[in-house]
Amino acid sequence: MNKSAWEFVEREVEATKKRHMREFFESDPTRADRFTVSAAGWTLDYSKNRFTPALLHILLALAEESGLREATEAMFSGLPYNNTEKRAVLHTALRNRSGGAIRVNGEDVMPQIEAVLEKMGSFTNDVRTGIWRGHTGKTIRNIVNIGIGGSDLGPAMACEALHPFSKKSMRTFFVSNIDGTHLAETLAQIKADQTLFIVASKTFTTQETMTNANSAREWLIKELGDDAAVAKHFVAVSTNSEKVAEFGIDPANMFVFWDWVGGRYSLTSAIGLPLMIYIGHKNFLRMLRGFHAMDRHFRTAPLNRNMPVLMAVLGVLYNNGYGAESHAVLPYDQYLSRLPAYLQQLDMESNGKSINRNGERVGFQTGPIIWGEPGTNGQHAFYQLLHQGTKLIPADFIGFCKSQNPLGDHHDKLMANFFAQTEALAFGKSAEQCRAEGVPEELVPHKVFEGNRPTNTLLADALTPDVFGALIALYEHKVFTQGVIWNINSFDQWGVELGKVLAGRILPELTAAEEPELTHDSSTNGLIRRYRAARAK
Ligand code: G6Q
Repeated sequence: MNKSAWEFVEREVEATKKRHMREFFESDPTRADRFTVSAAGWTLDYSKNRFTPALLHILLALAEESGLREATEAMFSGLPYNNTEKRAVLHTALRNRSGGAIRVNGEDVMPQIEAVLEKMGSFTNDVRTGIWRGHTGKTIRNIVNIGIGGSDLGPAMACEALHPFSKKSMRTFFVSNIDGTHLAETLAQIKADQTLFIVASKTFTTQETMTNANSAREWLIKELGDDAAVAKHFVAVSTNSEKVAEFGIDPANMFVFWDWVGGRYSLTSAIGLPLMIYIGHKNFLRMLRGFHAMDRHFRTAPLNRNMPVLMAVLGVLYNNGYGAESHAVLPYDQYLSRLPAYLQQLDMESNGKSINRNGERVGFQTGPIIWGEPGTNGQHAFYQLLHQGTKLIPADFIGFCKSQNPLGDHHDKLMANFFAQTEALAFGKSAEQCRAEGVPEELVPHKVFEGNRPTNTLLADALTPDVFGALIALYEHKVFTQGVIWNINSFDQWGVELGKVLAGRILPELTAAEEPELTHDSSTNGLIRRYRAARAK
């Protein structure tokens, strides 16, 4: 983080800390108008945050001085921005609908991207219209995606979000956990002759995915009584054609992507295949257009009208200026119930780092803890802490003017709660108001809401594929901007490696017939012995 620019921010934060949002609104009747921006179908009202115009100005200068513009251009134009893995970071090319070339090492990647999209489109049409059939001639009704992390969370979240646009006779399932329960419970719900398995793995070596894929293949062969059935019931999405062929999937039924697509940024690559089959080619392209609209906005809008940048600098303000440890994402739409889990990976795997791009330890807080649940459910659970707890938790409220399921007055009630919560969090309720309402004196302290709790409100007309795409791109670029400000590489994930290596060492110790010589610490040794003893019974 640019030290001298941050010092300016800190000074201004100290002055702002003592002030209440009530004052900001009272002293400036135009505050909401001034601090609302629109882009790609979304409106962001960020006026209910703890900043003065001067503080915002300095925060944007911090973003500017961190080299955000240069970093953005480096990413969009295919330079090896992921410096620890020496790779380009080009998820924005996957949804580049501009018709322009994008080069990696001199080669235009757009023709390959278009070719894969076309192949996905024609496969999608074949499956949906019944041209592609199972081994016994039945049409495909169940799509089972086998993948984990970036090869699971995006399409799983998106299939739920865009369910109203899906083919009603089609069902999607997502198996990620190596816990056999996940696969077993899925297989119990489907018929093999109507099922297509999509094995989604960038590397095609991930333990969980390969274990699930092998067990699913065994099940299918057993159910259909023929090894040859695999050809009609398994396709792959990967960057590793050798491993795909080794598994027994015809490379003709493999959908490729490239090393410049990070796992958690891969929804718009072939990793989106289950989604495309579920919602259709056209709706998938609509979603890409939404992503692209937000990409363009992020790349070209001035910083003070730039939605991802504004959300990013406010996040930095709370994280580094106000000492907030977490950030809540609260979608008021049941279809977005998996969005917080998706954003958890996007944000925490990208910015949960303590070492900067130059290999030095950072001297400040980086990525926050992301969490959340759909409203209104959370209101009856954890919102108590948001309103009256001792912690400052900035929150994003995400809502829509129109419901996909207009049912009586449900939607107006939902949205009344949506608007009420940000109002209550910002303005609270004073002791005087409580007394005026006749609250007994001993209860007054309990009934006071201090307010001054920051929120962003994100509002769109309806949850359509394009609006959905723009929302995901918004968060991607918010995370990117914060990574640039903190000078960390948001595109590697070394922190997931150690556990994998240790699990590889422990597995044979759990299964060895002879008591193995254990050389871990006493805790790990003891736990392994306990497990072995119970397993043997
Ligand atoms: C995402 C991460 C990680 C990855 C999974 C699955 O950014 O890299 O979540 O997506 O580990 O990896 P494979 O796709 O290679 O199976």
